[in-house]
Amino acid sequence: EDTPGRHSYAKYNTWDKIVAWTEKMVHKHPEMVSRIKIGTTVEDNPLYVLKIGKKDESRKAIFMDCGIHAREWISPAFCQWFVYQAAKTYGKNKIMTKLLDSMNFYVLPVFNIDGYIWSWKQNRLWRKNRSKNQNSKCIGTDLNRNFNVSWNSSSSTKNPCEDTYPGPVPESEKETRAVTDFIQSHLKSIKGYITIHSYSQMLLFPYGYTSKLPPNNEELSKVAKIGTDVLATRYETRYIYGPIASTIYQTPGSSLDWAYNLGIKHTFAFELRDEGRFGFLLPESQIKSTCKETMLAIKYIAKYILKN
Ligand code: ING
Ligand code: ZN
Repeated sequence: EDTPGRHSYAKYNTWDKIVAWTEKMVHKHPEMVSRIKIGTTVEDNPLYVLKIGKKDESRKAIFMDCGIHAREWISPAFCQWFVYQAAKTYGKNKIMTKLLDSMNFYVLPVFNIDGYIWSWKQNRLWRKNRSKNQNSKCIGTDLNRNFNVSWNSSSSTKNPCEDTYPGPVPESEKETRAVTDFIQSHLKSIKGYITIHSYSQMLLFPYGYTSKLPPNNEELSKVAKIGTDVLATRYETRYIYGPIASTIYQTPGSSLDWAYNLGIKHTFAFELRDEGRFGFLLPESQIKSTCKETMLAIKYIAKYILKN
């Protein structure tokens, strides 16, 4: 069934390999990593969150998701790298030790599992999930338009055949509800929300649904500036940063704005490499370097959240 070869951080891994990898992480680091099933997808695949950190549930936490869009394969690759590096360097790397001594990370390595599997087997450039739509032959909802924030705005398409179809109603999708339920039930501890996309090399923050600026725009902008500077120190990869609406385009219904409006004041979206040469088809030869530079920015943001 599965493609040959072992799981590798320098390769894109199938969903089957990622599931086996989650088990391995828990097995290797039982005191540091645990696996929580937060729901199932339309096609009944298990939505796993890996919790990294000590048992204490009351500590500050950051929720990070990867792979909300199926074709952005570098994104799940980064979440795998993050978990691996966090568990491996605890007790060795000063910053990581300090972070994990004081806070927890909840990492959802693949948000849109059904779409990810489809992108491996049938259509490499698939974006949406795989739910059926009434009165249409077209499949799928864009999970990053399905959140309950400015959902009914005119800028969203009502055509299920489009790549950014937001679904029939907000939170119509099982994947969306699993994530919103989990975040809401851990809201006391979750102080940061990070969502990983590709491509464009951008570090983005709210809002997407309006060109108004968020109350702590200056703070978010400062953290994003330093974050992109830190990222560039490794390979000189240049990122731009700014609010979604003015930096890319206006987007209702995104997870980022939803998390922000829920009260999580530090929310960021990454658009990883590249700038368009390979786009979604980023070669495997760039996985490790992309992960290493991104890790620097994430650690900086986490450190900031811990202090503030
Ligand atoms: N870009 C994102 C999209 O959903 C985004 C940009 C991120 C918008 C976060 C809103 C919030 O359109 C890609 N490449 O998916
Ligand atoms: Zn995306």
